[in-house]
Amino acid sequence: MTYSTIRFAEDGAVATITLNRPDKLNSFTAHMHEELRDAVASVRDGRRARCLVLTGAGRGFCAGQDLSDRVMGEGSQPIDLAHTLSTYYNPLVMALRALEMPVIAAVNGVAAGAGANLALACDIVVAARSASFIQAFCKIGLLPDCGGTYFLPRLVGTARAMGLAMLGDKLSAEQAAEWGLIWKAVDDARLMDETMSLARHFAGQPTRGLALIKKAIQASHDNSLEAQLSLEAELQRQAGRTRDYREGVAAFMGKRPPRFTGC
Ligand code: LHQ
Repeated sequence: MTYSTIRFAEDGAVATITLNRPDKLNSFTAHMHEELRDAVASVRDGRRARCLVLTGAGRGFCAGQDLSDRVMGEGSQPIDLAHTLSTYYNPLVMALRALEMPVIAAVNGVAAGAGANLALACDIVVAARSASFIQAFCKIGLLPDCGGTYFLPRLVGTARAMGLAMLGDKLSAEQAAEWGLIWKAVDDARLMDETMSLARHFAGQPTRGLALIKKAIQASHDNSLEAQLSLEAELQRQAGRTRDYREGVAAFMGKRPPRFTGC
């Protein structure tokens, strides 16, 4: 598939998707969703990638839904937003969460509305110091979607989640890092270097093990301690059967660096 609203690149075992509608701060259109779906599926189904990076072209990361196709005339039928969410946004969030490798959001600029929550759906968020996060939904009469009401209270607690969602204020990358909303804020000029060095690190690690970490941490929010202990045991059984576990132990015992293959 040739893409016009995103760019897709693979460098070794690192895949990068760049949202690419910079004039509109990379806001989502149906077409962009279709291209993203295709690119994420090719990362999932291909055999090469062991880490995915998601970023934005130009000065923004993503300004959420493109509102220009949401303008309703007086007396016109409202668009069914649940349909938009269940067709496009929800499958995207689920696909990123289920991807069996680390997904890094490199937030290069403003991340607003569904754009902010797309970043929060990723496993690790690195943001440029000048970037910001805005739960813009309340300003147009909506509630946070794209997982916002799930991720926000889990990441920063109810009080901050409520404030962010109800006020729609701009949260700086540094404040977001201090609050634990994201992994870290870095100097603007260092964003892609730091992100790519992290991505290359992940791509050389035991990918199956990282995917199982992701699965366990995601499940922990909804599990009792007992259920989580059982899940850890089951996932550890799977991890213990990987070649990378065998290699990790052998390398440690042999006092040499490990050579992980992701299997
Ligand atoms: C945009 C947008 C945009 C179109 C900037 N659309 N053009 C899901 C399901 C279904 C429906 C509804 O929604 C959802 C989820 C959502 O995401 S709802 C929330 C949608 N997003 C927003 O409400 C954010 C709207 N954008 C803004 O508030 C500002 O643009 C921010 C604060 C992000 C950035 O402000 P500035 O840095 O001052 O940039 P700007 O406003 O001048 O934007 C630059 C250009 O991008 C401008 O176009 P123009 O042709 O005038 O240069 C904007 O119109 C365009 N743009 N966001 N969402």
